[in-house]
Amino acid sequence: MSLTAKDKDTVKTFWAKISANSAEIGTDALSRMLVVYPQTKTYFSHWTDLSPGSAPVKKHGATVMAGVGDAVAKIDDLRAGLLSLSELHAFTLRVDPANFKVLSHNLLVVLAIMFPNDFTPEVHVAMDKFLAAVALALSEKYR
Ligand code: HNI
Repeated sequence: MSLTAKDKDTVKTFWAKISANSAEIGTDALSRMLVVYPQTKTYFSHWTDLSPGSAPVKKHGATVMAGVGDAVAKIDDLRAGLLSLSELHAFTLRVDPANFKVLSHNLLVVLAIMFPNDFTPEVHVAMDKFLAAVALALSEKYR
């Protein structure tokens, strides 16, 4: 299920179209994840407000999407490129890697809503494969 050259090209082209909105995408995806999958709230219990669009959700939405943008730039070697982020999530944050899939799902939902014309089935499958590859790279350090 590795990314083909065509998938990578599709991801990069789509990212170029959407990256100006990445903070909003991240905020909406994170907001949605915390509402629809409330078990994910446990990781953010130190925040003052976990409601949709709150200040910490906005801030972290932008942070996560900066990470996704970084992954787009490192798409040819995600394992090496995301190693320190993987160490952070595995050893320091101790995020259950099952949650990477949950966030990816929410990101895809938001992308479909915000970019109904650009989010073709071809873009959908390329982004799904890319986010799965990011999740795998982030899980690299767990064992
Ligand atoms: Ni994640 C911090 C990127 C998935 C919980 N996360 C970060 C940071 C980046 C990041 C970047 C900031 C790092 C730093 O401070 O150096 N996270 C990503 C990416 C994904 C992801 C690219 C997947 C696409 N993180 C998740 C998931 C969870 C998660 C699925 C839990 C449900 N991340 C966290 C937590 C922090 C975090 C918790 C620390 C936030 C804080 O404010 O303390």
